[in-house]
Amino acid sequence: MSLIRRTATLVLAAILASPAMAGIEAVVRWGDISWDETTGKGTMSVKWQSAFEQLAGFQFNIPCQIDSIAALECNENWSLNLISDVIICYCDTPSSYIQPGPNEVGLIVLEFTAEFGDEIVFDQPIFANDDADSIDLEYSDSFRVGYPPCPADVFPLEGGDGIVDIQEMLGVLADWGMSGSVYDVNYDDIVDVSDVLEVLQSWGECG
Ligand SMILES: [Ca+2]
Ligand SMILES: [Ca+2]
Repeated sequence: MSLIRRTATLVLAAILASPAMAGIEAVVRWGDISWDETTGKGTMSVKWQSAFEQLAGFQFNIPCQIDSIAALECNENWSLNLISDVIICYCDTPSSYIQPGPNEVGLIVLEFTAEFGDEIVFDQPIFANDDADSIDLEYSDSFRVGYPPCPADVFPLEGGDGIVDIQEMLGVLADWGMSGSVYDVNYDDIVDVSDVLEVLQSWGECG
């Protein structure tokens, strides 16, 4: 038990000591995710928000098969391209740059093919402003195909309550080493430190 506590404390300390969001100028994340287990096909959008920066172009690698790209806000005068496994989108008309603002906007929507459990992340993203400078970005959002929006939110057991807190942590510790437990929140058939990390990473409002 002391090892568990020590690990959890170290992880929490690392989270708290990580660079604050102070230098972050924009956030990009996945949204509107759907996926069909039978066909393996799904859709997801790329969400963007920046209070200060105009967005003139972006690219990122994608770790799954992309079947199509369609525009949301990146509609007029934007070029949307998939080259190998890199998505490259840019706008050459300043009046059509994505303007800064308080609200999140959807940039593009992607049709993809993936298998259950595949992790979809933003790999090597570059988002550029109107000066062609790279924008400091928070892009840590990821999802596992077919998983619920917040796998760690398993208490109450009737489907969670949108919050990951001490209840989930106590459940993980109580079922330590078990297989088939609802507290196996990363679905690898054992309750161990990986589940502690998943709970910590999801701590707070979730889903
Ligand atoms: Ca909960
Ligand atoms: Ca597990």
